[in-house]
Amino acid sequence: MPEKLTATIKAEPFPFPLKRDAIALVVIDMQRDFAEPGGFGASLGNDVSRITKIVPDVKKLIEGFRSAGLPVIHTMECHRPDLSDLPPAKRNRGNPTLKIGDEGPMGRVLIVGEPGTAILPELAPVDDEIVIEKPGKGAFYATPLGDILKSKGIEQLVFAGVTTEVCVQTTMREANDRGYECLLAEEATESYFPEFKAAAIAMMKAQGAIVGWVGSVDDIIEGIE
Ligand code: TIU
Repeated sequence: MPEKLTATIKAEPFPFPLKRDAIALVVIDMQRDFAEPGGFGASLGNDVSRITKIVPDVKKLIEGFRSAGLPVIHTMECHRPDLSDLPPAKRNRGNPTLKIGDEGPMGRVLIVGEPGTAILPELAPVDDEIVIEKPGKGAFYATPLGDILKSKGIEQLVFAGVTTEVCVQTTMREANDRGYECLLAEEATESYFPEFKAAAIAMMKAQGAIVGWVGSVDDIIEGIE
């Protein structure tokens, strides 16, 4: 096995041991449905303006990976138009004014191909960047993500996106259990609830990075350059 350790990235709870040729960025669910009024996040009663505020930091991180020539993978929480991948337990959860699959101001909520399901235009995938359509909160469940990462020789993942304690944390835990070393970009993730973001970060990095590391966008970009 060639030695892949090339540098460390400043991170908590201790420096992240970068493998420069085996790292990818995963941007979770930066979709209009979570960030714009009239979408799914707003229908759950949330203040979506918190999400749009991180767009410049997510963009900076994506551009850092692009200019370093490293993979950028985007995910989208979405379902088939016939709802065959939407269990009633998910559709009926909570008390949203708009349920997944209902017709809303941005088309059918979280249905593939609808305007509201799209990734925010500022953060849209370019060229051949991979887009994972996921029916769950985690990006590994019922998707080809694991096989894609394996085929590319990826061993480490940097995470950005929303929401920190739901889809980001679920995916990071899935990745951690599959053997990936995970680093969360702190300013490039957000929750509708600031206390949940803080708690999610605290529990991820506790116990010697039991789920993963947490670092700043600038330190991560400096590390991969
Ligand atoms: N992407 C994601 O986190 N989906 C959610 O439903 N998050 C909430 O916080 N509701």
